[in-house]
Amino acid sequence: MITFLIFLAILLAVTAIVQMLSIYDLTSAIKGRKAFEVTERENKMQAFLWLIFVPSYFIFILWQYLVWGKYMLPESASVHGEKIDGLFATTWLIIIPVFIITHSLLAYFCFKYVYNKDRKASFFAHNNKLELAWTVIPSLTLATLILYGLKTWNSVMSPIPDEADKVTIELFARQFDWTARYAGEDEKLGRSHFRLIKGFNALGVDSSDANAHDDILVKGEFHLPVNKPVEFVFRSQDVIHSAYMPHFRAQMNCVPGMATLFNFIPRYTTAEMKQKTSNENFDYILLCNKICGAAHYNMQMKIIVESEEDYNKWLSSQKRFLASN
Ligand SMILES: [Cu+2]
Repeated sequence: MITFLIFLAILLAVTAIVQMLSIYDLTSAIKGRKAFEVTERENKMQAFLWLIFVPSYFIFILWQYLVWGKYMLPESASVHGEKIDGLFATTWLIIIPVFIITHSLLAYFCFKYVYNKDRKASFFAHNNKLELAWTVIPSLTLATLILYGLKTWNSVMSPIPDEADKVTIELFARQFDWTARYAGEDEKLGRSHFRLIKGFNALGVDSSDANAHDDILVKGEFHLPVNKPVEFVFRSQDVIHSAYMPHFRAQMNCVPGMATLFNFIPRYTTAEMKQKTSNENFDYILLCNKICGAAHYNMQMKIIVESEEDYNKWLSSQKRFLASN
């Protein structure tokens, strides 16, 4: 019923607008003026407004940046993040000047070439030089950016060799929390299967697999050693979630039924980052970056980066998987 009433209200509003426009037509006819005929004065006014609108738009963008800029991410806390930031900076460096130049020209031409009945536009059907310029320049720019992006992607996504000294952590997502599973001393995560997910075994870890015995499950917050490669394995129990660690410039989907990977090297401890950002309350964070349900906003976990010594101390104080059963 409500939908019908809303539909009726919209229909009436549209009818009212159409009727009002026909009144405008009638009054124009009475005044001896064609409806929708644009006067010279109106034209000049529009041309002048371009000169006001475009600079105001630029000032608005600048103001937005000055007001909200403080919420931008601080310097990347991971080694590969430098490359991602470089890619972003290069893209902005091209986009911003092009945006300012094209929009300034748009306003200027609208103003300068406002309709004038005594002036005739010059007409040419074809110009090879112009066509070549506006095809080749954007193609070269885009090709360069895409190649640069692919090169960055490949360098970021290259896996850590098995024999390397690394930490392996599984991040398990479900509506609406995270669990981190550390591989333990053997540096191998125990097998897991969704059929084993029940009650105490929320991650479906296979206890018959010897690699699982020393696995460590943590909730609430997880720790990382500084300057050491960390290999992340992502899984999800229910829907697609997205593990987002903004300060490390890392994001990866967590897809039910499969494992996804990402790795990075943290380069600043939490304490160092507190100093860098001059913010005593600074903390690294893992967020879900896919709208995955009603309590999605609450799906987060604190990350603590510390010296390897402190990290080992913390890890040894955590319960082993078998002990927690
Ligand atoms: Cu989620």
